Amino acid sequence: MFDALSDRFNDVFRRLKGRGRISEENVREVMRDVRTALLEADVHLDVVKGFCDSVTQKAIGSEVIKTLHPEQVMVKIVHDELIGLMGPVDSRIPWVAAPPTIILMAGLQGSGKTTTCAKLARYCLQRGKKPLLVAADLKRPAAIDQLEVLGTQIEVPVHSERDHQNAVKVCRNGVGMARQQLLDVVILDTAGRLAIDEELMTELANIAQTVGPHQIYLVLDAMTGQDAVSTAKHFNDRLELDGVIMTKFDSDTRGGAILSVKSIVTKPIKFIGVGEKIENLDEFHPDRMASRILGMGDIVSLVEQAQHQVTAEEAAKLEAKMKKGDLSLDDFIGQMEKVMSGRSLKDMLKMIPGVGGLMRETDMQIDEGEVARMKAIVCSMTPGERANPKILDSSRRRRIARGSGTDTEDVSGLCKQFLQARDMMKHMAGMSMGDRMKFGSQMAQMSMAGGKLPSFKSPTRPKFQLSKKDKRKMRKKKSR
Ligand SMILES: Nc1nc2c(ncn2[C@@H]2O[C@H](COP(=O)(O)OP(=O)(O)O)[C@@H](O)[C@H]2O)c(=O)[nH]1
Ligand SMILES: [Mg+2]
Repeated sequence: MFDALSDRFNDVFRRLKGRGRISEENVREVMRDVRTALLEADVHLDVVKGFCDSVTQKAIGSEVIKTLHPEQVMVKIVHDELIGLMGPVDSRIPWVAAPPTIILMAGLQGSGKTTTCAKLARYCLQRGKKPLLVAADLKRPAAIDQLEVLGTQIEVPVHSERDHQNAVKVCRNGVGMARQQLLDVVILDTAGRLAIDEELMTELANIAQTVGPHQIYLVLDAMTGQDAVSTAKHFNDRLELDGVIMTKFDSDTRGGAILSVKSIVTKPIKFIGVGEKIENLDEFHPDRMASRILGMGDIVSLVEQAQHQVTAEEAAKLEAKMKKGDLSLDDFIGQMEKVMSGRSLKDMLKMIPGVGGLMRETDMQIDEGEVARMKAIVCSMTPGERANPKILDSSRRRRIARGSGTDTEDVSGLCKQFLQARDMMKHMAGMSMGDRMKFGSQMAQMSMAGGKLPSFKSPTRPKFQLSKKDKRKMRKKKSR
């Protein structure tokens, strides 16, 4: 998402770079390109117009034409304006004082409602709340099964009634059950349609009237672009929406919907769905999104995501292992899988500042099968080998390669990479968080540039290695 838009913005800013002072005419010229870029990204026409007028005004009225670094000021103005377009938003769910907090989920069929209900239930669980899922989509029998499967997966109870077609009744009973069992949150998964229709709207309005939800979220499929925006408008006319959840953000769509929806329906985007897996739900932060759109990376989300997947206890254990340098291959692969949790390697790398642009410039190809291959290799190893890959001789390597369907070079490559990473982590374990992030980002950029993991060198205290010749000289000097 946003690849094309980021590229265009980068082009535009690059043209301003190193120009010294620029004129009002230059600003207008650049803004024509920004306008085209936004339209191409499928942003709503009215939104584009408002956005460009505002940026132009600020750019001309303010420092851009006076400063010696016009591109920097321009980036700042566009960045702030993008934040304004998508925000402000309080991504937290306002829990009510007397539980349960009732959340009604609405949206067209296939927008990702049922999946998002389960993701949201997991989100509640992680925040110490006891949720209940209610299967109020009675149009398709499979919808109840789907929610029940998801509920089992995350160990959240699901209320369903299979003997009738009255969605209002199911919701009412669900809320009653949550009250009785002292649960904190009720999430109502309602039926969708392929398109907006009267019957659907009436059903939703009836549910809303009967159970009085505290929050009504509209689930929108980001892939439907401008249609998502008009869908939002229709729903917003009939229901008191409190927020929007945009799904399939991991897809290759142009991203215009997320830039349009807030200004058109004036309701905040609360969450974004970033994959099919249950953990793929992110709180929506306009500032981080703006940085991502401008290709400035999103390291904060990346770190947060990593933190959420790893418990404090696990982290402490790992930290101790890292410090001692006895991390095993099992730990290595386990962490990698956890942190990635269903996201592609490419998406993860793009969140590191500067890497997105670099990947596009150098046309980096990321081998998505790499992690799976690494896992297969590790699975073919004995516990002893996993703990200490240094013991792998050529016959062991051949056995592992055969077992995992790879080449002996793959096995050697993985071990080499792992040992390097282990050294690197040992070093990083002694750093502050800020230094670690800086170091991690540097490493990632270097490895991108070279297409491989850089060999480890201390970034703070470089070790000098004396050549043999120098050593000889030193010895001579001493003996004299
Ligand atoms: N890639 C991706 N797929 C999603 C996301 N959210 C939902 N889906 C998929 O979209 C399809 C429809 O989802 P579902 O929850 O059944 O939609 P519903 O008809 O609105 O309840 C399913 O295949 C989901 O796995 C997301 O954030 N990313
Ligand atoms: Mg559904």
